[in-house]
Amino acid sequence: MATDKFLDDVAARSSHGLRGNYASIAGDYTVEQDYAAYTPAHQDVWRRLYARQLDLLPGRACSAFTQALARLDFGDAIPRFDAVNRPLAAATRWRLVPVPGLLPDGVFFGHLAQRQFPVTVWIREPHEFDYIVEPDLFHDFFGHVPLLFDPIIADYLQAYGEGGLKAQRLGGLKYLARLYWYTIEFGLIREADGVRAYGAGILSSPAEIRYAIESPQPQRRRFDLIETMQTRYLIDDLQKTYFVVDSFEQLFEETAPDFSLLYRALQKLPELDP
Ligand code: HBI
Ligand code: FE
Repeated sequence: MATDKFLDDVAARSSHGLRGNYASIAGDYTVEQDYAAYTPAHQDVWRRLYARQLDLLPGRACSAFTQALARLDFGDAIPRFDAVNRPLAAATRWRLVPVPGLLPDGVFFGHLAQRQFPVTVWIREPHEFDYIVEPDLFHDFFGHVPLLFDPIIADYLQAYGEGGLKAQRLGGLKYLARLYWYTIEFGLIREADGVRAYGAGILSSPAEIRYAIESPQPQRRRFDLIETMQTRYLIDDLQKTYFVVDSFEQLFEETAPDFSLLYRALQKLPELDP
């Protein structure tokens, strides 16, 4: 989507839709993280969200996530992106960039392709404590940043960014967005002592992290690239289907081939209900 069109849409939806402040964005949609603008109430929301989610991780979050989060140790205050960028660059050469919220697809992919992860600067209000549709600072940071320290996920996300730019040209965006959804946002991984979450949408949600691991309701299917890309997803409810990988290596290898032919084949295959 062209920049102007995106900003028109933002303006049109601002009463109920995107609520970040897009007034002072740079050409790549980044902003400053104005740390002094966080109020004690914002800091309190962060601390409470972090503490609640931390309690839910044992037996549910994958080990790479738990280990990286412990090392980050940002439970006491909203993290300063600059402070995270030093250890992150050393670990995987990634960098966090502050953004006002959702970005046009092409801009988002462009950042990932350059190993820059866009993190929303604003945090939800107390009345939205339990659930928020639009990604905020807590989702973006708590859910996504720890696994940027994992070398394989780091490379997978960069490849995803590059693939996204290509998918836009090939008409494959719908399929690639589903892959992102069922892996980076809602992915499960099989570990020695059971199925664990690595998807940010699960890890940052108190309801979904219990449901995704413990509930008998959802399907937990073995990860299959084509099936993942055929399956529609729910943006405002708990997922009905999760895809489980055996390892991040498996995810990386199965998504490494060129998708151009795959997109053409997918156009002839049925879409699957979640
Ligand atoms: N922008 N900030 C932000 N975060 C996202 O996760 C995001 C985005 N723009 C587009 C997008 N995700 C998805 O539509 C793509 O993954 C397909
Ligand atoms: Fe996310």
